Amino acid sequence: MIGLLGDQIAVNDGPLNSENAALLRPSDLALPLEELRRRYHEDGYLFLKQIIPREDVLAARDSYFSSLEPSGILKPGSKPVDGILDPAKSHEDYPGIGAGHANGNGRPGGERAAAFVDLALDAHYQNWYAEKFCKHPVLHDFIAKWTGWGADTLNLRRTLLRNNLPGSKPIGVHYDQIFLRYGDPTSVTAWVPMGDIKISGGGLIYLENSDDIGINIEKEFFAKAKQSGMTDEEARSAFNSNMMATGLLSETPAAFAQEHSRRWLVSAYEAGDVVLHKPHMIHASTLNLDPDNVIRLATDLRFCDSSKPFDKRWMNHYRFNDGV
Ligand SMILES: O=C(O)CCC(=O)C(=O)O
Ligand SMILES: [Fe+2]
Repeated sequence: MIGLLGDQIAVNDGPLNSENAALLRPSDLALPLEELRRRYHEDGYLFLKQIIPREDVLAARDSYFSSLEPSGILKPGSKPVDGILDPAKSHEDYPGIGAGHANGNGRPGGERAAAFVDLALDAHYQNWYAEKFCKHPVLHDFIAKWTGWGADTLNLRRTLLRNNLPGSKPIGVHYDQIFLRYGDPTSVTAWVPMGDIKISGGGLIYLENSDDIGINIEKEFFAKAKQSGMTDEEARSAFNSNMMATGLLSETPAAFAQEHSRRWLVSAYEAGDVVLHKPHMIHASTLNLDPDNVIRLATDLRFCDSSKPFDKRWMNHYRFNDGV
């Protein structure tokens, strides 16, 4: 299976193979809703195949890379929708947003990258993205029905369009409740690949059965914070103590999996697929080793039950240093 295919799958600290990884389980939309709920609760994730029409995802990918084209990122003569990095360029000139840089969610890159970073940020506010793609009715309606939240289903406006260039540093190990801690842990993340991603192309990976690990880490974190004299409110807003400044649990996924005796679950993804995951489910991204130099583009959309307390900081569009 994995490895035998000859595909190179790797994280920051080494390869993933049949020793430390397995495949993510896909779910067909034709399955009964009850079964789709059961899988999410048991596995901590639900990998839905082909839920958003493929052409809608590709149209968004085309808009994104067409808007970035003036920065010189794309291979000359290639089509924007293919999102192929110019082999003469380096990811250092085109730093990605939201991959857990040393400066948290501050502005990545220096002067030379400024024009590119401006375009990448600006895409978040464009109609084709903020209104059409993020609010895609097929996904919204599915979430409303599947969660049972109905009319209370709220699509949080803060999202990150993550462009992982070949060779760039992927996001480290984390669970999302760290970033949504001003709300109840009931939100659902929809990780949406915007284009096809080969198994070696930098897709998201999940630590097998790790929802309970995330819940325990969160409990310990809270207990420690309380012991050190923090109020509930202070503990909630504190990032530190047992987490890295960026809110990540680790920058070394292979070692993290070994420490916890779990495997990473990996997959190739197709435009139209969506993975839903629970607030404490542990995940990370793989290195983008795409042999064709394809830029990995994905976004994370979050949904919550607006009748319960939720993290209001997520009601605004993403900005650098927005404190989340
Ligand atoms: O796309 C990525 O690399 C990270 C996405 C993520 O962490 C999420 O969707 O919660
Ligand atoms: Fe995440």
